[in-house]
Amino acid sequence: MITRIDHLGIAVKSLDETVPYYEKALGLKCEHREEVPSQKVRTAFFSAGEVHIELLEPTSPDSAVAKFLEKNPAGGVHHIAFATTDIAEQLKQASGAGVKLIHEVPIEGAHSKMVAFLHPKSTYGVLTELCAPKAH
Ligand code: CMX
Repeated sequence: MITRIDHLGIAVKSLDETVPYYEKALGLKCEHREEVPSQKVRTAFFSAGEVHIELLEPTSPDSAVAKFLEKNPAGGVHHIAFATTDIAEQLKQASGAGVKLIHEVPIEGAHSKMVAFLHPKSTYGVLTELCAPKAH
């Protein structure tokens, strides 16, 4: 079951350039920075109430975020992430509804979470992430 919007992923060319905008112009606090090698990104997280903002800077030209920036040089909203109580069940539901899965099984994402993405071509243009805390 989807419980809330966990975060919005925003593609940026440079964290160092963009973080000050969120801090100084919006007054948000950068709470966490992390490199996610599997996704070839460096991330910076902010809280806006219950929802987080995840800035994504590519670490390689073949990263998904680098490709997005090639098409959208100014950057912008890259994905929306929903928190779910059960990713596997959520993937089954989406797949059953005809959605193309990018990940058939969850992978490890930032912030000690398990994540899986749905393809934007079958979600009306919105790259959609499902996420849940890693089971310990
Ligand atoms: N939102 C909406 N549409 C998108 C998109 C996005 N973020 N990224 C690509 N697309 C669109 C493209 O514009 C393209 O549309 P057209 O065919 O109309 O031009 C289509 O999807 C296919 O794009 P593509 O360039 O052929 O494919 P890519 O190689 O860029 O791959 C995608 C696209 C979604 C499969 C890939 O980005 C992916 O696997 N994403 C999931 C993983 C990810 O995004 N990781 C980074 C974040 C990690 C994190 O949060 O930690």
